[in-house]
Amino acid sequence: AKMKNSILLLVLSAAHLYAFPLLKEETEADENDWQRAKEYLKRFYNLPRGIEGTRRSSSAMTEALKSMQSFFGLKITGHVDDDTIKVMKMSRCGVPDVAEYNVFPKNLKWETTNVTFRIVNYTPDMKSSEVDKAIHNALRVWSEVTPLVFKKIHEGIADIMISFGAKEHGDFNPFDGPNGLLAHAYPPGKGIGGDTHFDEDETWSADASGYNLFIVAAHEFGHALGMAHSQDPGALMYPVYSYSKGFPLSNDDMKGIQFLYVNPRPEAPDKCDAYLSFDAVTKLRGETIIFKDRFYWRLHPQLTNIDAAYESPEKDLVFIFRGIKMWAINGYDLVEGYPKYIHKLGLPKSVRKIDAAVHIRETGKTLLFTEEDYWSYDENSHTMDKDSPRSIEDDFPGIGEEIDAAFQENGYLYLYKGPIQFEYNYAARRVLRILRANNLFNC
Ligand SMILES: [Ca+2]
Ligand SMILES: [Ca+2]
Ligand SMILES: [Ca+2]
Ligand SMILES: [Zn+2]
Ligand SMILES: [Zn+2]
Repeated sequence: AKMKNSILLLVLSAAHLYAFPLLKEETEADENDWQRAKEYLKRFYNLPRGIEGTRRSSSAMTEALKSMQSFFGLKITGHVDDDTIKVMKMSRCGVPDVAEYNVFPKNLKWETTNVTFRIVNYTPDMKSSEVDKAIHNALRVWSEVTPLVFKKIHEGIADIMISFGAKEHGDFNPFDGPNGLLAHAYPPGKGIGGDTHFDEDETWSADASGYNLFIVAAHEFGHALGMAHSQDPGALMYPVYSYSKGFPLSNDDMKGIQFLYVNPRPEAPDKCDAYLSFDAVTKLRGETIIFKDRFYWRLHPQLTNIDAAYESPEKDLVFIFRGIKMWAINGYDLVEGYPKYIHKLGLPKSVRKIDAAVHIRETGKTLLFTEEDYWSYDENSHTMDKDSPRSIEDDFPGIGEEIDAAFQENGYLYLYKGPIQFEYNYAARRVLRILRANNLFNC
């Protein structure tokens, strides 16, 4: 019996030895997640600072968790679950997701269109010329779609003071070492208002090898202009960092910034309105013709509300599209035998409208844009190319999924989407410049 007892004892202590560390590890990981969640919610979701010590009992904590889960489209559990922790671990912007109403009133914006900026110091991670370029391009993202003009100054106090710093860097809003918080910016206003800080503990880059400075800066300047975070994962103002190429503004970003800086549009389009978008653009015997709603600049009076147009220089005709019909114009006269149905070109009956059309002189093809696709029509053989339709996004990287209007000049393609004009190198399939649509009018 004595021996039996000691064996039992041995087994017990072994069980104790093995079970204890396992259990301890589990509770510790849990506790870490809980602490992380608490800090995250304090920082980004206005969870009151006073929540300390006791776990899982606070209704303020549950409410803050729910609003965070709702913001990110997660399952609303009110618990610190795996999906929630996963999002909380992603690198992101340091600006809260819910507005700090007590600190900043709503809808802050710059009251002047001339805003100054100054790059106070540079990161050693990149060449200073690369930093200048990233900052310049990031500001241009916003100046292209607003009346704002950004002016660089080299000394003194600018509206937007741009700097790199680690940990506590002078505003009692410390960074956190590598990853986690990447940057933050203050909404428009005097003093620190508009100022934009980048965490120097990150590795910044001009490409995707580190955190891309252009992308983060463009996001932060959104805040510096008065934008809040967006719940749309495709928006530049989404709080979590992701790298992507092309023009960074989504419709959501555009709506936000134009709500702040763009006056309601007058009834008749003002051709020098910086937010003017076009329905169609074409050239006719060297003259540019632009269509917009009931209005057009230079065209036959019968043709209004058109969807798309292109010039065929070989035939000396302009083709105009409205709904499922097309017209041909010779000089200022309608060509007899028109309108015809667009399906005669080889488009399927499901296509009810053409968004944009452009004739490519070098290839003799006419590109017809319909929603997310485009079709290639051969003007010589009068047939639709066999591989049509193709995806706009795939073949024209950088311009998004759909366009309003297109035309070709001096070997460049000009593609219009909302108030934006993309100057496009068709051969290289690359966006060269992004301009305001009404640049055409030399406003
Ligand atoms: Ca400032
Ligand atoms: Ca950091
Ligand atoms: Ca660094
Ligand atoms: Zn942000
Ligand atoms: Zn700061």
